[in-house]
Amino acid sequence: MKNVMTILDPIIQEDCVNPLSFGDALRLYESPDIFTLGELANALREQLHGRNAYYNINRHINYTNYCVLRCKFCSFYRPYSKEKAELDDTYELSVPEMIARSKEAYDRGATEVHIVGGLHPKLSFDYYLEMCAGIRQACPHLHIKAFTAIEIIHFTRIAKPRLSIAEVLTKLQEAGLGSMPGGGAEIFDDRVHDEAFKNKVGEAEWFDVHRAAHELGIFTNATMLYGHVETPGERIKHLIKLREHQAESLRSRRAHFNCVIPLSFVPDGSALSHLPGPSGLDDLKTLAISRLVCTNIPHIKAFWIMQTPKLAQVSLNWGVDDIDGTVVYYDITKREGNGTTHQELTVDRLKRLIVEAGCAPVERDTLYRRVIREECNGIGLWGVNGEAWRVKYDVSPPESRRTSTLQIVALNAAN
Ligand code: V47
Ligand code: SF4
Repeated sequence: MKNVMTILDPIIQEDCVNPLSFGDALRLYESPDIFTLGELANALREQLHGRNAYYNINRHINYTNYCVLRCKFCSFYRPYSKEKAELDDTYELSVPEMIARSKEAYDRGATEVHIVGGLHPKLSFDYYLEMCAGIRQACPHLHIKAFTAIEIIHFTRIAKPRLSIAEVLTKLQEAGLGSMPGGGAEIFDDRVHDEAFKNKVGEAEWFDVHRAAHELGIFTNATMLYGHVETPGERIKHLIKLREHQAESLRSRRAHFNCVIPLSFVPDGSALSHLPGPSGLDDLKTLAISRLVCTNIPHIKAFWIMQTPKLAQVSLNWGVDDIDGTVVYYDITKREGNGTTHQELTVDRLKRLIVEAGCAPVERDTLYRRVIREECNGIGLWGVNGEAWRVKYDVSPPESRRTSTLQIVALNAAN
């Protein structure tokens, strides 16, 4: 076994002057010596985070499955039609429904809502502004992480009059948007783009949105959808593009990428359902190589919904330091939850996965600040380490929960 630190030392310089080259990354990725790859990624992960592994208490909400696009890898979208088919599973959530779902999560102690949806042909930009403002008002300290770069581009087109990316982001920020998820990146490559998601905006626009967000001080994430029609080399080029963008943001912008989320392609129900999707080893190697290439992006997340809880757990020793959160409902892919959208891990299960992997569970908020909690007589309090308690919530079991009697109190305001 090689001495991993002699390989790692030159690539983890703070200013990233000597990052892993394309050729070295590809050699590592394709090497049969999977243990050296895992050990290297783990050594870097430990250098950055020790044995800490992060999770959060969140709620994913997908506001509509109508979409004007038809990405071949996607089984979530439904075309919009005025005539309702007999077996119609299309939906769109109203603003009051979005607020009610967010409030339900907030009242149970969630720190984040993660909101994304299809590109709806009829909803106006006001719908999204009202959604953010309504959630902000009903749940003052709930972090709203919402809208992929593709949705932001869609909003610039539907706004009347049309708006620039920066104008859309500023209006959303004023309405309550806290940060942005990393979706829609897929694979930054023209061939893959034309084969798998031809009508979606490409890499230039994806980076335009994230550049504008970082300039406005909005932190974002970055995804890579792997295991469909792309090659290992195309994955590595994608990761290098993220690293280069991050270097610019760290140098000159107010915010940057917090984490990379390699998303394992789930073929079922999509136009690419004939493909096998990534194997477990492919998942592990991709997570590890993401850690080693994106040295200047602090966190690597294995989103357990797509990698499965079991593999997400194993990956905690392969470069991953974050396994996302409780999620609760997820409509875009259905690997867990026996084909239903109810896909939830309890905090106990998240912690168990982490502890069994030999790591220390750390509850984080969206911006990776440590969350602290205290519980007494069915009442919980959460806050961010070093600040006053923020939110009081109900920890009683669902059957004994009183729906409207418990007031959520913003303790910062009260103190
Ligand atoms: O943009 C669509 C992907 C993304 C499939 O930022 C698929 O913390 C696998 O971006 N198989 C949305 N993936 C999800 C996303 C995300 C998820 C978790 C955390 C964060 C974060 C972001 O899902 C889409 C698309 O790339 N996707 N279909 C599929 N069949
Ligand atoms: Fe629409 Fe997103 Fe699915 Fe593409 S991936 S079809 S943009 S919902």
